[in-house]
Amino acid sequence: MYLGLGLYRRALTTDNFRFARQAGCQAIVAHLVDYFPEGNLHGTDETTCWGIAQPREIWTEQELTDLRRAVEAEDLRLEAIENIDPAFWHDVLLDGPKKQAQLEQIKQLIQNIGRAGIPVLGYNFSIAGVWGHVEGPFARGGARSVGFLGPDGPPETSLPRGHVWNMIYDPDAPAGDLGTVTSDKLWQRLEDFLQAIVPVAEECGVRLAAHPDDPPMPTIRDTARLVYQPAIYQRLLDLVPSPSNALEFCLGTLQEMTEESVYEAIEQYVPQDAVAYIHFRNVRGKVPKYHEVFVDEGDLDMIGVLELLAKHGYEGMLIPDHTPQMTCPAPWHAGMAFALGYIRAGLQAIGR
Ligand SMILES: [Mn+2]
Repeated sequence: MYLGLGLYRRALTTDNFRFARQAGCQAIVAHLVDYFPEGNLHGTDETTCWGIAQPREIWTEQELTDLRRAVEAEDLRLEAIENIDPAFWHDVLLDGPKKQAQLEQIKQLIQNIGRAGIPVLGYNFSIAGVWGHVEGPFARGGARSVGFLGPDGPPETSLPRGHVWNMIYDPDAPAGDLGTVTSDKLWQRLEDFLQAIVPVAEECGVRLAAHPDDPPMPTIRDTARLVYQPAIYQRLLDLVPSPSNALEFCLGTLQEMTEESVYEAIEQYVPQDAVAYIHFRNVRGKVPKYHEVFVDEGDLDMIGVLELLAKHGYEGMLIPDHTPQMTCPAPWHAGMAFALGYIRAGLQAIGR
């Protein structure tokens, strides 16, 4: 097992690559969608989202290669691109008129990623996205983080037209709401996506890695969610079995779920070699009410998780996910350094 660091688009700098290397990372996960200009996951409600997905061309082989080289110049590997820009695939998620054209675009994107020498594309097949978090001093010492409060959180208004996955892909969309998206419809869309894309990913040596639904509620804003219990990941894998149909295994989100434990999920999915990489974060509580906390103060025994991963032969990457903001001049960096140091110590303690 080895450490990586996820960096948002505007944080993909030489200084941050060095920061990662200094903290013991061997790899970088790059977010190329331009959200969080202020640097961190934040709350979302009926009026606040992650911003506008500007119409643009898919990421080119050249820009992806340039990024890989910049990462490698700091003695790191570029292990994954995380998340697909809603501008590229909103009608794949929504079953809209541009769906076929956008599926072709995504095939091209996978080819670009493969040719650029990047082995993984993480994605989140979700209509409402990571929605309904509130911000507050929820972690130790009043460190600011996010939580989900269910009925005590923001009112679950319907999704306006022109919005998907917490971003606005069409600021000029006609007024009105998207309406209900049923589970059957959503699974059919996922199946269409996987059947079109997985064979291309296989050819290009790229693994698609699915993030579970965060918050893992059965529906959010009247739209169904795919993976809101650990066992449902199996349904996703079984749709199109392939080494390229894999998981972005988010421990925090899995811990927020109400049925099987994270430990059972590790025992189920790691031996299938279905885990492309791991989001290593902790949480207190489960849906419909939970708070994100420091890696060492949540409900999940993170050292036990490392031991179980080792027992089942997991050799892949661990990255901190969102972390609470520490009170200092560099709140994000301090939070990440704390999480990375913790994981590094955990790995050393279990002899990895
Ligand atoms: Mn995650």
